[in-house]
Amino acid sequence: MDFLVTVVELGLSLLLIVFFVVVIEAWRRRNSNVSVETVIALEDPISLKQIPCPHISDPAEKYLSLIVPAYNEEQRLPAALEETMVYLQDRASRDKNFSFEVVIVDDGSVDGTKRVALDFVRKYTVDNIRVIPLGKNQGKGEAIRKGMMHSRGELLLMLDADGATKITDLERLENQIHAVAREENSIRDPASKHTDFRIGDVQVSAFGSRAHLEEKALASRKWYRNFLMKGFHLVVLMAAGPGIRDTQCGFKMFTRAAARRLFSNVHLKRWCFDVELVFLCKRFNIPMLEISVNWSEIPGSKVNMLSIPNMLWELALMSVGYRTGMWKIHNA
Ligand SMILES: Nc1nc2c(ncn2[C@@H]2O[C@H](COP(=O)(O)OP(=O)(O)O)[C@@H](O)[C@H]2O)c(=O)[nH]1
Ligand SMILES: [Mg+2]
Repeated sequence: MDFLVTVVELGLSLLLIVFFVVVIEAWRRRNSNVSVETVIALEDPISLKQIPCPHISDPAEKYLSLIVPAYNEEQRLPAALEETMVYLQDRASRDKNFSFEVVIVDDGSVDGTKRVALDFVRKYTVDNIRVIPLGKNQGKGEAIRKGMMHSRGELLLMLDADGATKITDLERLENQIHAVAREENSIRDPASKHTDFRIGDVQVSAFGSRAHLEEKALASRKWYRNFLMKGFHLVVLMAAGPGIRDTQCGFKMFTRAAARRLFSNVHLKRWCFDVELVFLCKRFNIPMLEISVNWSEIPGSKVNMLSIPNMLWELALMSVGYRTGMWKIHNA
């Protein structure tokens, strides 16, 4: 009996310590991102001149921005990027109103990612592809946030560097965003014509989803991976509430107005920033669409068992940060 009491006491003390550590860390991060935005140095690798760094609060200059976080992607990036460029250039040649940029965020890679990315800039020009170098590794979430904050599009798409989603699927997200934006606009301003607005000014988000593939995946995966996945879903549900079945898919699109609001608030820097996006969309009443996309498992994933403690840590931080009011929400 004494032994049991000691174990319970130890457990409770441990929980208390974890709670205090989480509170202190949430407090420490309470205003990160929101206050000071470091200036990013962008360089044209052909002329070697600095180019002005755009900001999400500037008016849009392009129709579509693609933001690609890249960490040690020397091997996987080239094929995916080439396919993406073929699609974008083909579309631009058919449609005079279509303009685009690709923003590769090199997140402190220690392989040849930067060299490979700059080769693409030389090939396609700095107006079409640019590289944001982060220096030291900051995490997928932070890399995407930086890319979003310095993009020029009316619509902004984040996508993984390994080409796991078919690039043409962006049209599914884009079409649904347009449909919802038209509706939102006519509710806001019933007198306006259907085409009488800029898509970048209406707030809408579209989450690519692999939820439709879940049954097949469940059947083919090891039981402990399924167990972990279900557990993760439960924790996400508790942290952000219901709304999106697959929060983690690396293919999401935002209008400029939605991205400005969301990414000037996001605190989480690694794997769970997507969950914070869901949480923030709800807080801001930004419509969230969940849209099925094609997905191929590309070998070389950087998510592993060691990512799990970090995910739980981030979700705990988020819950404490917002629930205690330490993380303030800014109306950018
Ligand atoms: N910025 C950043 N991106 C990362 C990091 N780890 C992975 N990524 C990027 O996140 C994307 C998805 O990574 P991946 O390993 O394929 O994950 P999975 O497809 O979910 O298993 C890729 O574009 C990676 O380059 C990291 O530490 N920092
Ligand atoms: Mg992948």
